[in-house]
Amino acid sequence: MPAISFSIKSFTVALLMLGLMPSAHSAKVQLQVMVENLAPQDSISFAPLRLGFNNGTFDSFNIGQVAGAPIVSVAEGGSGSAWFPAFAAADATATLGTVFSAQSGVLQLLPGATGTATFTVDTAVNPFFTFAAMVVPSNDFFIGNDSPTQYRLFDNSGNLAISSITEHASNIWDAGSELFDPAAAAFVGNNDLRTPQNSVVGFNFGELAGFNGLTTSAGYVFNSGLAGDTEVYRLSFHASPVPEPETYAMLLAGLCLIGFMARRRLTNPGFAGSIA
Ligand SMILES: [Ca+2]
Ligand SMILES: [Ca+2]
Repeated sequence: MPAISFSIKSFTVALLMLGLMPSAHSAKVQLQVMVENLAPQDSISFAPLRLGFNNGTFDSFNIGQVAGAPIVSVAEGGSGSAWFPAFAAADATATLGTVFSAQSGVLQLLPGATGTATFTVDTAVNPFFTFAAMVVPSNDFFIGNDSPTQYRLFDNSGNLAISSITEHASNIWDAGSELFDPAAAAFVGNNDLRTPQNSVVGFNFGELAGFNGLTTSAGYVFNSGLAGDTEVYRLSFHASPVPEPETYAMLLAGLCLIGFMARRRLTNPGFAGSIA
């Protein structure tokens, strides 16, 4: 009975297609975020990337204004311990997370290194993307977006609207919270020490050359090598659909049917319902 054979194959193909196609009802996607340190060899590294998929209401910092404690914790220590709670307080439904370097045992994203993490994002509730990561060596330098609505990752149909974000050296911020001092800088000095700067957030990458010749805790001798247009960091996004529960149920039903037909074939050699 070749007709039965054909219909089972068709059913399997249909189920696979259902599993691979985005549902019209779901606004959720699996979003893979990849980070890359594009800086020259022996130049800057980055602390783990702190991020949030959000509704556009959490404003991390403002150029020309005093940095708040949440962004200072990122800029001076690379930590999300104050930034994440502030984010959640401003936007309770945001999806927050961290992207670490793929190099095991290495906290910093070293020049040439990458890291990836995957998040489930509701594109209707959280179409915007905000990020922050400390630049090392530094006392209080970081990358991140000033405007909370600068990066609208998803359009109204839930489609990915931005495939990558590339940061140049000219995009690096000085939080204005800690004075330049190699002896008190993360990655080359004692990060627990600090002298208040009492200034405001502004662009600054030139000061990084002040660390040239110092040995980092990763073992390389630092050499900034940066010009304003040097690419230093890239975030790349790849979205894939999240199958809905009813799709899983149909897939399971299909697998059970295939298993049943296979058993019928084994116990009854005359039965023609083969899937081969
Ligand atoms: Ca702002
Ligand atoms: Ca500073």
